[in-house]
Amino acid sequence: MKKSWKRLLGLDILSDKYAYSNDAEHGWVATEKIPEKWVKTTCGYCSVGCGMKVGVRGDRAVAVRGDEDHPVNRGKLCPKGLSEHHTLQARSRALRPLLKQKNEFQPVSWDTALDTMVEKFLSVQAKYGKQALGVLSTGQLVTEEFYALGKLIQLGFGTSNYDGNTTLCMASAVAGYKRSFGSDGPPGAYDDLAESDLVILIGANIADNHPILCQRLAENRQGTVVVVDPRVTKTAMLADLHLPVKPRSDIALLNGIGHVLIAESMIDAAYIERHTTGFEQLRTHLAAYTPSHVAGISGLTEEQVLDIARRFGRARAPFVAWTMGVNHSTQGAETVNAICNLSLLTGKLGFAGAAPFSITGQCNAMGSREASCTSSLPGYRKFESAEDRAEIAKLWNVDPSVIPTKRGHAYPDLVEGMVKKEIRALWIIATNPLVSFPNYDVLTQALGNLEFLVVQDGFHPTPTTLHADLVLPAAIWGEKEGTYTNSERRVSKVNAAVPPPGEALSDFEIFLRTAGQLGVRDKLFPNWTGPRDAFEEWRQVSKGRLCDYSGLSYELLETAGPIQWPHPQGTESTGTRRLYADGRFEHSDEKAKLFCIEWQPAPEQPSRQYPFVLNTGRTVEHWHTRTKTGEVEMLHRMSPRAWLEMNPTDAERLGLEMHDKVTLVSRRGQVDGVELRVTSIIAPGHVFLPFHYFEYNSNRLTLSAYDPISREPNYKQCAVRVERSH
Ligand SMILES: Nc1nc2c(c(=O)[nH]1)N[C@H]1C(S)=C(S)[C@@H](COP(=O)(O)OP(=O)(O)OC[C@H]3O[C@@H](n4cnc5c(=O)[nH]c(N)nc54)[C@H](O)[C@@H]3O)O[C@H]1N2
Ligand SMILES: Nc1nc2c(c(=O)[nH]1)N[C@H]1C(S)=C(S)[C@@H](COP(=O)(O)OP(=O)(O)OC[C@H]3O[C@@H](n4cnc5c(=O)[nH]c(N)nc54)[C@H](O)[C@@H]3O)O[C@H]1N2
Ligand code: SF4
Ligand SMILES: [Mo]
Repeated sequence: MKKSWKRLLGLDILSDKYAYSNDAEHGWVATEKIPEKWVKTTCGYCSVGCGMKVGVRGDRAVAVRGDEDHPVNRGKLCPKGLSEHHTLQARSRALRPLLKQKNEFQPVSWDTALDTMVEKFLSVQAKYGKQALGVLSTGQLVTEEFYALGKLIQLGFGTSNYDGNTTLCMASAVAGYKRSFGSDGPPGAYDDLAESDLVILIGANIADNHPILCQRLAENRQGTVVVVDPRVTKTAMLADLHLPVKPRSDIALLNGIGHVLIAESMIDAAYIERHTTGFEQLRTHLAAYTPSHVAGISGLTEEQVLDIARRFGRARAPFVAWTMGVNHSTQGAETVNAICNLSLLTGKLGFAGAAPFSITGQCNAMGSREASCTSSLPGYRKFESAEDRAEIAKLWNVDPSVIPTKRGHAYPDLVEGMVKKEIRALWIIATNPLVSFPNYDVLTQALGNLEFLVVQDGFHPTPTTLHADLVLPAAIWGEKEGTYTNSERRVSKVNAAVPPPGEALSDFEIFLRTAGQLGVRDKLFPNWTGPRDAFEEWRQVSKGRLCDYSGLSYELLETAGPIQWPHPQGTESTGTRRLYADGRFEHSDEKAKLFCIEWQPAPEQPSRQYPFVLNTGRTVEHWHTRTKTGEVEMLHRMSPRAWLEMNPTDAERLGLEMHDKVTLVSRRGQVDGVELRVTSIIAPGHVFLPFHYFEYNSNRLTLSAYDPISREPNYKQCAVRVERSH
């Protein structure tokens, strides 16, 4: 049968590899695309954390499908997940270590590469002090790698100038949770999307960026969905109610809701008394945020402010979720506090449907928050706490004096440190700052000051690897083992489906070998051979902490499926769905804190010369800096280049039309030749540019303005002008 149709199409002369076959399971497909086995793993893009199976034939990944048994996605995947296997065979994978000599990259052995790296780092540290070495990592490694890297940096290299791209992303949520509740850790669960009777999404465009959460939201049959976003996103189009706030007016709106809740006695006095501090000050503070005052700031009507406040007050279980529209702000952490205030004033958190919930970004930003040594010590321990330092020192069998008493520089301060030549060598792991860091010119000046730059990436060339003195080729998703934690604290197993290409090594192996080169492998990683060893140690280190992994094991995760922490040893259950169910928080008095937050305007206002507010963000087809999705034909073709959204009234005034090429200019730089999209999904006076494209780099325009608390950049507003390109 197979032969006859092949002959019919003249395919019988082709080798078997290219022949088509009719396989009962797959239908008509190229033989080379029929998997011989399926390997279970977790998606390596976003923090939704979908379970998937990778189809493998020989040593190639040839297909991906959703894992029907996975509690998050139940068999479904978005377009990025479905095509993720194509990233493994991309032409631009980094294949061997490359050392720049006389401005040319030369291939070198791993021994030479790591020898050179350690030698350069140590000599910089000898000359300028230990802190002169900086490290920038990511939210895209496995937790085991974050844990190992933290030890290597803090104990091995002895520098605390270590941070990650998570500061460009989650830092405001982390800092906000720590201030309100005493610890990081999102309290809710995805089930809440279906169980809540009022879902409010603030600055979160889940239709593009967390598509499978839309599926979970679709299970909500009676609740109301409200989107708060200056732009009419796809998510706003799906919602029951869209509140098109003026940029950066969220705090005013949230305070206005608080004001009405108090004025109309829709608060829970008993909960406030038992479980919070700071109510009297907050009551006084919110008195000024009347609906009319808030309407003036937010651009909403008084009725809209009253309506959303009353909906919140009447809701049995309000679920307030947010992403970068909140975090990417000079008041990011404070906006998070203003959100938490509302849940606390009404006592509506810790039960089915009710939570203030930060939706994370990267596949394992949560793992980095839990286990690395960037903004906290592992297990959400605080650098500032002598007790926490003593505890981690004991677990690591080191003297407590070697544990720093405060965190090192956060990402923007590391860059500032390079500008000032305090940081002289940098190790970048799995992030691409030339595209993603704000104010490109400052960054390139900073990198230019370094004596040695190492970039460890799965791909080369990238805009960042091109700046490196040494490129270390890394294995990526699909080629390594470990665990990821998703936005709802669910720990999922990640497995290697295929070996890495060329000489690429897993980040884990690179860290172990570096420790070897540094002479600290036996001390830091005794008898470790693989990620399982790190996981076993991490279980002990997280024991008794909020993110308790002690009851988890690779075997349990493989057999029972992914599990939400905390999961202490001896637990029979399938994880903890919600935190703070008992109203006991992580501050020393076990109470949550209410914060008085004052609204402030965005750091850069439009002017005559720069009349537009530039908003930057994402689209469903692409992942960040496109090292991965730019290599997937299907995704690339759907969205091959950047575009600028502009309201029809503005376009008409400027004499511009759909598809015209325009130039954007800010006080920092300019971007040329962007295709104009004239559309009323964007308000007059605003423009929107996706940040994915280095060729049209939005971060040549954005500004160096950071949240003083979280250090997160204000990516979502800066002032620009738009003119026709010449
Ligand atoms: N397809 C895809 N998915 C992704 C990613 C990706 O690159 N591509 N990245 C992942 C990562 S790391 C992250 S962090 C998430 C990000 O996920 P999102 O936060 O959903 O993504 P963004 O597009 O950056 O911004 C969200 C929204 O904030 C709105 N916004 C801008 N200013 C304001 C404001 O002042 N107030 C309010 N309320 N809203 C405002 C924007 O209009 C935008 O719609 O996505 C994750 N998922
Ligand atoms: N203007 C503007 N700028 C923004 C944002 C915005 O909304 N607007 N969003 C910000 C946010 S929220 C984020 S999270 C950042 C993201 O910014 P980046 O972190 O710079 O973006 P990615 O493209 O995810 O970069 C990850 C890099 O790691 C590599 N990589 C992938 N997997 C692995 C691996 O397993 N090991 C190693 N060693 N390398 C690997 C990839 O090839 C890629 O080069 O961008 C920020 N920048
Ligand atoms: S929603 Fe996120 S985790 Fe799920 S398949 Fe898409 S990118 Fe992967
Ligand atoms: Mo992010």
